[in-house]
Formats: sequence, C-alpha cells, structure tokens
Amino acid sequence: MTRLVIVSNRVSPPTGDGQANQGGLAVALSSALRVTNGIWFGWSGNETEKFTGQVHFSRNEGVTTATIDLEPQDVEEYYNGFANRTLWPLFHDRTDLAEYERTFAGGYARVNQRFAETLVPLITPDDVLWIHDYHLIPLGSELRKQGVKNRTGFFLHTPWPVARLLTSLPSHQEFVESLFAYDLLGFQCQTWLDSFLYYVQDQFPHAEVKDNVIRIGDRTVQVIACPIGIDATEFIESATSAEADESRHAILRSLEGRTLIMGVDRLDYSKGLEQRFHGYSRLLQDHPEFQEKVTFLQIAPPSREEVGSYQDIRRELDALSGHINGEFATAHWVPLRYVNRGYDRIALSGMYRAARAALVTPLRDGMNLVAKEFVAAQDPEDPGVLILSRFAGAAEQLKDALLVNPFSPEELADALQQALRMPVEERKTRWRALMDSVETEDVHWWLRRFLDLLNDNGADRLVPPPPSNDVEPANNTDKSVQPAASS
Ligand code: ADQ
Repeated sequence: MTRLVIVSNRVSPPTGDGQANQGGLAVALSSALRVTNGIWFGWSGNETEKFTGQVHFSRNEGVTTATIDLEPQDVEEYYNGFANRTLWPLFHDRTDLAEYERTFAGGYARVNQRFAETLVPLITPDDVLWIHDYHLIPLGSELRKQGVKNRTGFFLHTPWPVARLLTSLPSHQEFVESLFAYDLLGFQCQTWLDSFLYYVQDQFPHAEVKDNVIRIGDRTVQVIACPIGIDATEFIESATSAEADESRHAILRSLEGRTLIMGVDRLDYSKGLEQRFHGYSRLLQDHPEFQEKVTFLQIAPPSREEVGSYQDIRRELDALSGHINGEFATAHWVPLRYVNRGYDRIALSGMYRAARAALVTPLRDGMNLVAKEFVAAQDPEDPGVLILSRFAGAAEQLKDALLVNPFSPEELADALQQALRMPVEERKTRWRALMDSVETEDVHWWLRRFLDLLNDNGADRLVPPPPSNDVEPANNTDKSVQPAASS
C-alpha cells in the first residue's frame, strides 16, 4: 500500500481518552488518520536550545508520528511571529493586526527549510505527501529543491484573502509562487478558491488557468474546493451516549426551565465573539420578553496567549460580558455565562443537544466545524436552530441555517428571535437538510476526495474502504508505517 505522509505544524494523534482536541486541524486529522495508514510529521511543541534535526517517533492507535523540537527563536519568529501575527490576521482580513517583520519572515523560511531537511530522509519514492495549513506554505517548494519528486498536495484550513489585502504582504508574489510546487491545492470552499485564482491571474499574467488547473512554467497544479467535514457517525454516537446525556441533564437542571443559546469557539478575534455579545445584548434590550427566559452560554478557552492581540480580545470580552450581566442580570438570573475553559467532545455534544439555538458567527472562518458538530448533536424530534455567519466557509454547504451578517447586532438579534420562536416543524425541516449535508460530506468524504485527486491511482490505495470498518485503526501493521530511515 502506498504510504501517506501528512505534515502539519503540530501533530495530535488520537489519544482514545475522549479529551477535546481544540484545534480544528488536530480534530480533523485525527479522524482522517483513523482510516489512513501512514506517518504524521510535525513540530513536537517542545523547544531545544540548539536545533539538531533529531526525529522522535511514537505510535498511538495505529498512527505513527515523527516530531522535531525547535529552537526558541524558531518558535518566536515562525510560530508566534509569521504564522500567528502575520498570516493568521492577514488571512482573516485583519490587516490592522498583521505585523510585517523581516525577522518573522526569516524564521518562517528557516523552519520550513528545517522541516524539509528532516523530512527528506523519511520519504520513500512511492509516498504521497500531504502538507497542511498556512504554517507550511513554502514546504513543498523546499522539498522540491531537495529533489523530492513525490506527488505532493497542500490543504489550506483558513480562508484565502482577497488579492488587494494579500498584496499588503511584503514579497507576496514569491510567497504565492511557492504554492506552484504542489501538484494539488485544496481550499475549504469556492469563495476562497476564487480569491486564490483571482490573485494568480492578476499577479502572474503568464499563468494559464483552465478547468481548475494552473499551468505555469513547467508546473501543472490542480486546485479544488474541498470542504472539510466532521466524523458525523462518531459525533452522533457521542451525543447520544449516556455520558453526553448526563452533561445535557446537568446543563438543563442549571437553567431552571430557561431556554439555552450556545456558542463554542477558541478565544480568537476571528470568531466574532464581541459582535455576538452585542447581538445578544440587543435581543435582551429590544425584546425584553426574553429577559429571564433565556441563557446564553459561551464557551471560549483562551488560545495563543503569547500574542498581544489575543490578550486584548480577552480583556475586551471580560469587560463586555461583565457589562451585559451588570445591565440585565437579576438576583435570580445571569443572562450570559461566559466560560474560559474547554470541555471534552462528549460533554460538549450533550450541551449542544440541550440548546435551542447555536450562535456560530465568525467574522471570517475557513470552514468552522462547531457548526457541523452542533447539527450532528441534535435530537431529530426536537432539533435546535443553527445561526451561522455568512462569512464562514460552512455557509456554502449549510444553507438551511439562519444565515447572518455577524457584524450587525440587529441581524443577530433578529435571527435569535426567529430561532427562539421557530415552530418545531420548521426546525425539523431545516435540521434534516443540514444533517444531510453534514452526514454526506463528512470527514471521510473530504479525505477520499482530496486523496483521489492527489494519488494518481485514486484514494483506494491510501484509504482502506470507509466508513463502516473505520473504527479499528489498530489493524494497521507497524511495518507499513515505519519510516524509510531515521535520523
Ligand atoms: P479552528 O479555528 O480551531 O480551526 P473550528 O473549526 O471552529 O476552528 O473548531 C475546530 C474544533 O475545535 C471543533 O471540533 C471544535 O469542537 C473544537 N473546539 C472549538 N472551540 C472549542 C471549545 N471552546 N471547547 C472545546 N472544543 C472546541 C481551523 C479553521 C477552521 C476550520 C478548521 C478545520 O480556522 O475554519 O474549520 O481549522 O479545518
């Protein structure tokens, strides 16, 4: 069987202990690797005084991981710097927050080169390589410089920004050109793919773009919109488990008969939490009949705390939540429960099932898996309503949600009102349509679709037949995932 080599900034193999993997990339790849026989390469998350290139191998539930440690300067410039202070804000339309430091760009180039140098000895000629996300855009071109000829694909989990914003990145052409080293480029939705193709045609007049294929110089690159999904079957099982039911009952008891509105996000400025809080406040103000009748639970564990803009948004949300509760709370009712900690997936699925409405209202989001998880967790006889931002990649698939402009507090309040008053028949009809999409275009569909194009011989040689027998990854033999050589 042809080996699949996945590369991402961090690796997060399945732990089997039900703990929540909070990064979307980690959650999606864990599902993908359950049906994939291969090796997952990335940064260990640890620092070492001097970079040695030593690879640490480990094996969990049939998935082999190979990780390297980075120097503190690498972490500062590549990860906290170029990835999280330059590209993340830029790709989420926040050029006001994007920092353009040459040292960041230098660290990003250096770490991508280090990834390539340590990865090359592990690759055999038949391997198919799949690189993930904005941290590793130039990795494909670094690998080609070192003679790697393997089929290599890249998937971007974030949005692709519009050309006029992207051109604010110093050396943007060189940066984008490095993507032409891949054989296949995947984007979360058509909008991000269109933005990418617009940039290519605008900035590279010699590129020929036709039928989702770019021809430039001696390179031919296929591009697709390939929306990531969730493991719907597994999520339904979670949401209907005894443990989830306990979590559902616990939250319902605490509500004392009030209706639950829910939000679950990493604490990130792209998720639109501030605007969402304003929308909820607007509902309570303009429709006082909902006061003391609803409770909004927002779960938002902090992320990227080393980055200043994340400290700022946390402070702002602390103040705003206090302000809203100060304005509307009574001796017996706290309108907004703002919780800065994560919950495992089972507990979350139980809470989703208890909610009448979910607010998934990012200002910009590559896909947003919370929206799909909320849908999968619902009781078919009494489903909750999904309120979804038009600016999440998921909006292209989940058209039967209440789609909103997350920047408008009035629109958010209107949608909340509509959700809270929606008759059960309409809730069921909308939910059925959403669920069809979540179940059909799940993570196995995503994986197979991408790998079918990436592997000349189709996905079958990379992915064991899904999905019914996909729960026993331990069947993978140790032999088939051994690295070609260790360093
Ligand atoms: P993220 O921005 O991290 O990922 P998202 O897709 O919303 O975002 O969530 C990913 C996972 O994290 C979900 O499975 C969710 O349950 C979990 N999660 C989020 N908040 C949580 C919380 N408060 N507590 C516990 N778990 C939580 C990036 C892109 C997204 C894209 C994913 C996958 O930014 O647009 O959908 O990758 O490609």
